[in-house]
Amino acid sequence: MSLLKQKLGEILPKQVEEIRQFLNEYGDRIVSDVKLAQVYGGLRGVKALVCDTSEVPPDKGLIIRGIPLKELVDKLPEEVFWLLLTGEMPNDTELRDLQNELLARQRVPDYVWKVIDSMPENSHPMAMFNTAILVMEIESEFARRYAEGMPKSEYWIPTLEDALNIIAKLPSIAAYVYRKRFNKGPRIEPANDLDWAANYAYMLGVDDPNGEFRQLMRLYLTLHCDHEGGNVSSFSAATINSGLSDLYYALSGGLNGLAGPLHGLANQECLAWILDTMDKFGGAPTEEQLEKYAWDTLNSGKVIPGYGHAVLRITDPRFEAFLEFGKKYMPNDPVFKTVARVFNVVPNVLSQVKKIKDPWPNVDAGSGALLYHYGIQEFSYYTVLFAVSRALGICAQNIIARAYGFSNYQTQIATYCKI
Ligand code: HAX
Repeated sequence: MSLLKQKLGEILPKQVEEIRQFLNEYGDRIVSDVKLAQVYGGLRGVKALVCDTSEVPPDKGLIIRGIPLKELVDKLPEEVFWLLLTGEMPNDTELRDLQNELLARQRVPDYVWKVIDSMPENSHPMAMFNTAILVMEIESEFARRYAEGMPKSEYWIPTLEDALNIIAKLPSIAAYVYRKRFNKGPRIEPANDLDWAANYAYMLGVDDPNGEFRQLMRLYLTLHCDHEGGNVSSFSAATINSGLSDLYYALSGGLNGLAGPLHGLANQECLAWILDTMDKFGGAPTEEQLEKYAWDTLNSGKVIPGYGHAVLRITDPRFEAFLEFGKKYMPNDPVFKTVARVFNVVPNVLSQVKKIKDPWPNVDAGSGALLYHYGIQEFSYYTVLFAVSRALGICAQNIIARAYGFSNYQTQIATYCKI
């Protein structure tokens, strides 16, 4: 039995009992008043969901199981996956055990390659990636055990199995989508001695003589892993999961939500905006030029991608972590310099637009420039990288939801009808 399964077997039943007692005692407490504007405004600010893996206070940014993100930037994504699920960092033995579990499960069924190969060659990489996850649904342990009639108390166990099976395969699938979609040559088989993110970097086939790109991938896959439960991708996945659809359905569905330009696709739009400014001004623009370009964008009715957030009211700590990486490894790269300069200019511009509540950069404002520097220059691929990482949080949230018995409850949100 994997150490992760053993650990969860110890802690989840206790948590379920605690919740039962908590609800017995406080179940009648009011947690949120809802205004009509919130009903029409995407339920912004309405407390109506439980998420124990992470929280996003507007004035602090992402906190994973009580640990602020900036204290986690040196951790491996698989360590953070353990943290998301258990609330503790793994020790060395536990980490190695989890890594071995992932290596043992990384072989992708051959039919997945055939499905990807048969899609139109100009398909969006996110459509290819999400289709590959969905097509593996036939492998679901949860679906198999459910059909056999397993008791509810065990639902989380095959969901954990599904999660480990999926997470193990995502780097291979995502790397193949990149190589196939952008004619980068044949598929690269996974290595058996690399950590999860380094293996992904290796299979992308990026030239990485100093190991810097691997380092970026570890950071990238840690920073995007979770952002509480109310964002489009996590909430969509939770809703699908709550109908007892298995994790292949839930994750693929959630990641379809990530593919929207106001969510994960913003990273592709953001770099395009940066490169447009450089095209227009023949190199890294000055702050004055950037200010004018920002106003032109707003006046033409478009958003400035990478800026603003539905919850945050500060510079996103994930953006800060990317900025630090860029300052360390590529301070003179013209694209990175432009990103840093935009950060000096755009918050001031957006602050002058009354309706905009958050003028600060979000996670998507800087990540593309770093990828671009190492040769991943096909922007439409960027959301796939985000998706590989976000799968960790979505899987963790849905395993916990199974244990807590959240089944069906999200499908019963009351609706308001004006007529
Ligand atoms: N540029 C221009 N206008 C902006 C803006 C920006 N960067 N950010 C907000 N606004 C506008 C909104 O479009 C909205 O205008 P309308 O009332 O005319 O519709 C108004 O300001 C109020 O918006 P808000 O309340 O401040 O923000 P929302 O919660 O409505 O939206 C968004 C949050 C992230 C969608 C928004 O800030 C935006 O569109 N930003 C640019 C796209 C982006 O970077 N998305 C990625 C977000 C992070 C993420 O989820 N990544 O996956």
